[in-house]
Amino acid sequence: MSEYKRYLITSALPYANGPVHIGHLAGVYVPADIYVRYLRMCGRDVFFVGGSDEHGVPITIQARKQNCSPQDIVDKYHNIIKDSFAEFGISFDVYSRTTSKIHYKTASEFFEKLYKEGKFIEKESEQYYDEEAGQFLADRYIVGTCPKCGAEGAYGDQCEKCGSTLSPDELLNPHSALSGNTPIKKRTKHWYLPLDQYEPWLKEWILESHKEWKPNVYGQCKSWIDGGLLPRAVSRDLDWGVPVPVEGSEGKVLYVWFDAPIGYISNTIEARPDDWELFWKSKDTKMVHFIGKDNIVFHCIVFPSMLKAYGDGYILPENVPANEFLNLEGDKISTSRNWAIWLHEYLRDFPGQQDLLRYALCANAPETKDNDFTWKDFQSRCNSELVAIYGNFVNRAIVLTHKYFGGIVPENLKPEAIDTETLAQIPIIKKNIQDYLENYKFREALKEAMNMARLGNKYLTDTEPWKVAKTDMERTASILNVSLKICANLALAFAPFIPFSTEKLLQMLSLPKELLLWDNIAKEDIILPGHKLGEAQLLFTKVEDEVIDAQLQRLENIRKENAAKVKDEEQKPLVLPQKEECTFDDFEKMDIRTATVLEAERVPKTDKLLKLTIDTGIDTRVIVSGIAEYYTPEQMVGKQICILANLAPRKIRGIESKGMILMAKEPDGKMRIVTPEERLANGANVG
Ligand code: B3M
Ligand code: ZN
Repeated sequence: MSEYKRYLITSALPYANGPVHIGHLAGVYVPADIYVRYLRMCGRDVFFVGGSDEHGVPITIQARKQNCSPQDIVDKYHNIIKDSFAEFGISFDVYSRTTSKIHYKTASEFFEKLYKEGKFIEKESEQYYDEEAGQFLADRYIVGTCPKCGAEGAYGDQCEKCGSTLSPDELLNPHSALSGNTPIKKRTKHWYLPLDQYEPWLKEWILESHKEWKPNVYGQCKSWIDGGLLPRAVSRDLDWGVPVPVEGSEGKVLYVWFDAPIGYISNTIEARPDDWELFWKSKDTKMVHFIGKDNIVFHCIVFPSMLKAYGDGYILPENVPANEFLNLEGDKISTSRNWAIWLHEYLRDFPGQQDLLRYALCANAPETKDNDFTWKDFQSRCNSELVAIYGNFVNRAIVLTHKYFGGIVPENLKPEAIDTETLAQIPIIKKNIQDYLENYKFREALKEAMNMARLGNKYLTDTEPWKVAKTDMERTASILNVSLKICANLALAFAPFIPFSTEKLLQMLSLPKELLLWDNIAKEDIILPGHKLGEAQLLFTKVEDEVIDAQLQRLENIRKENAAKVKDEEQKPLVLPQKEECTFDDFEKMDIRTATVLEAERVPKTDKLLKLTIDTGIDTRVIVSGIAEYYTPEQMVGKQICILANLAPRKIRGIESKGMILMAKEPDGKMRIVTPEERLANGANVG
């Protein structure tokens, strides 16, 4: 790793359409933060970029739902997300937003340069359009059946059920998310990045030169590239986003996946206006993108192709350690079903307990496959690992030092072999942690740190200073000297993972923050005899059953609410979407009037047809109607009905039918005649 002078670490910009949940944290922000904290401890020059993704259909749809403007939505969630990240200790060097001025400028200029250099294809095509809403239906504005897995409600850009990336044309039975209408096709012009032209280069760059990428990442890239890349539209017909900076492109904005990754650049410029290029354009900078698996194609194929097209010295990611998904209590996390543990709510319910969640999420991170978060697992990780191993060891060492030596680190007066053997493990564990971290294996790295605490616990159990103290104070001094060394090393080894506890432990040990350097782990003089410790406190407190039960109860309530909602949906009769607009004149053309059925009989050899003889007020005529499934001839005789009188006559089964009876029909088929509330004269005009 040392060939790099600098590190540019990005973490996916969360959509500001809702708060952040544990899935985001475990997949992206906790690992990114651990990596960054580790690099900083190694004395590296690191810049850690975060920010909110404030464009795209997820935002405008949320605004519609909440009946406010997209700006209101992003303002609200940007602040919630930003504050909760800060409180959780995600140590961004910048956390900005893609609605910032500097981002509009950066993204427009990026597009403009590629446009002027002819790097895009300009193409007109037919796209889905909702006539009622007067809007093109890109991305999530169009929903339908997934062609890959058959799930209903797949979006125009992605099926959430099976994770496939889709285009609107692939959806079966497409309809508008705005009105429910079946859309029409309408011509529109867009700009496309011809990914097919980058295919040979991508093959070489990823498939040949980055075989070390995680199998899930490499595999996805390979299947995309092998499947053949197509030009990808980088603009959309929407009114929320960065306007396309080309004359005559009113009503068009940059596609959110074009502007969002440029947000990494804009945010760097915002924070480091003078030397941002050092991070983005030097060969000795290592760029790493932390993302979730649904973002792989954009970060490994699209954004690198954009940077390649732009040229001008932009570097490419050295690695993209994408994670899989985290489920919650056996079910997929879902914002719309409120099936999540929201970070801001966790912080409210567990004040000052950031590290418990940081630990549990890292220990259970979905690094190689989807994983499940359960509150019971959270509790047992906290109680039987953090409290029982790490906390217990530290507590015993510090309390005993206060008890026997007045809180002063004792001299190593009577060393024994077990001391050196134990301390010899520390550099080995240190090396393991760093090897794992440098290979993005955060779970394994954390396990190693916990092994250091296990080592301490075992050492105390084996040496039993509380017994030795009865007879041999010199040996007791040595044991506690060694134990406190392990404590100080633990504070450093755990620092990237659970920084709040490290801070607390340093306080108990009365050691300065400046000690927090990776190099100091396993150093002989990490804590010296004669040093006065601070007060002993519990490093972690036990998570009680009641606390877990309350969280489980909350989820249970949500499960019930969701089940009730599904039931409601099922019971609600389907309603057809509104028809195309008609004019008053169209309506006026129709002669609708009251009439009375004089005679009724079945049309022979049919199940559905009745032949009705009716008095229309102007004449007596015959209408053949398909209502035999709902009414018997006897039921119809004498009924007053409404008819469309001036419908062109048609022959049905050899009988001339002059007009049509007005019926109300539910989509599942149930029909009833429409009848005036009170009997009127025949021929009364309806309108
Ligand atoms: N906002 C997608 C997501 O949250 C997206 C990431 C952008 S990173 C440039 O899944
Ligand atoms: Zn699907």
